[in-house]
Amino acid sequence: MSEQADVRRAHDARGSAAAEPAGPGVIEPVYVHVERFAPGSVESVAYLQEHGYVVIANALSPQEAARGLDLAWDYLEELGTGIDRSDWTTWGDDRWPTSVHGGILPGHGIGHCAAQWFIRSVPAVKAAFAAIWQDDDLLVSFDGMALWRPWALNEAWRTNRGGSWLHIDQHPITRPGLQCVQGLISLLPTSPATGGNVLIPGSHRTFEKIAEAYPERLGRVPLEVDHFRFPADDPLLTGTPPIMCHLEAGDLLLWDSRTIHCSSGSLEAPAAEAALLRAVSLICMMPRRLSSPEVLEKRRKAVERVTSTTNWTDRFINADRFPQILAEPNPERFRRPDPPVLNDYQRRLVGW
Ligand SMILES: O=C(O)CCC(=O)C(=O)O
Repeated sequence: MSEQADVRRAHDARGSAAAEPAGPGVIEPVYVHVERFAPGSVESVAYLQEHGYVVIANALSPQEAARGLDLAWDYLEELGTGIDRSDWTTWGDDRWPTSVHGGILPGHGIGHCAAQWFIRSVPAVKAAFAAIWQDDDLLVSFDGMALWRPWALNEAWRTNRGGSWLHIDQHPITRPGLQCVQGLISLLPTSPATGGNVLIPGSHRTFEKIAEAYPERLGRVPLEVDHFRFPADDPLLTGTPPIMCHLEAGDLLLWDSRTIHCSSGSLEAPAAEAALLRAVSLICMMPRRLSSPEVLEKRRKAVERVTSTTNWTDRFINADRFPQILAEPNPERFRRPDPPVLNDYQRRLVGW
C-alpha cells in the first residue's frame, strides 16, 4: 500500500479532520496512529529508512517522562521571571523565554537545563540512535524544548498552524545523502487537540530533486545553512498529505533531516485547562567520528558556558545567536541555569 493510501486509511478510521482550516492554501495535516518500535530494534531502523521517520515506543518510561516535565518546569521557574507552574496567569510572554517558529525555546541555557540532561541520559535514547548509526560512540546535541501553553486560555499562545513552515534541515547541495537523524521526545501524550510534529512520509526520497525544483529559492539559502523552507501553499507538496503521529508520553519520534517536516498547533479545539498542551525535548545524536577536534573543543566549552546548539553535533552552531534571541532587548532578565555537573556517561556525550 502506498504512503498516501496508508495515511488516508488511518485518517478515515480516526475521523480526526481539522476543526477549522489552517489558512488559505496551507496544507492540512492528518492525525495518525502509526506502528511504534522498540528502541534499537532492527525494525525501527528499516522503517526509518523506508519512510523517513519512525516512532520509538517508550524511550522514556511514563515516570521518566513525568520527571522530565517536572524538571522542565523547574527550568522555567528558575529563570527568575516569575513563572509559577501552578498559576497560568504567570505564563505570559513577558515572563516566558524567547521562542522561535513552532513555539521552540532554543536559548537562555535551556540546552543544559536539568530536564534536557536527564532526558538525553536515559539509555534507551542512545540505543535508538546507535542502531541507526551502527555506532554507539555518539555525541548529543544541546538542543532546546518546545513547551506549548494552553491557547484556549490565551489565543496569543497559539503556535503555527498546519503545514505552514514545512522545511528540511539539511542543505540539498552541500550535505548530500543521509547526514542526520533528528528527534523529539514527547513528555505528554499527543492528540489532535494538542497538535504536534508534522512530516511528509517518504519525502526524504525527494531531497535530491530540490535543487532542480526550486533553483531560485534555494539560491537564496547560504551554502552553510542547513535549512530550506518550502512555500506554505506549495503545489509540489500536495501529493502526500503531511501526518501528525500520535505519541505516548515517553515516545521518541525520529526523522531523517531530509524529511519535510514542521509542527502544527491544534487540529481540534483543546479544552481550556491550565496545563501545557505539548512538551517535547528536541534531541539528536550523531557519531563522534564526524566531529573535528575544534568542534569537540567548542562543545566542551559550551557546557561551562551553558550554550545551547541546534541539532548538529558535527558543526557548532550557538542557538543563543538566533535572530529572535539576539533581538531580545534584555536577555539578562533570564537567569541561565548553572553549568551542569556531568557524569562520565554524559561527558562522553559531550565530547570528552
Ligand atoms: O516541534 C517540532 O515538532 C518541529 C521541530 C522542527 O521542525 C525541527 O526541530 O527542525
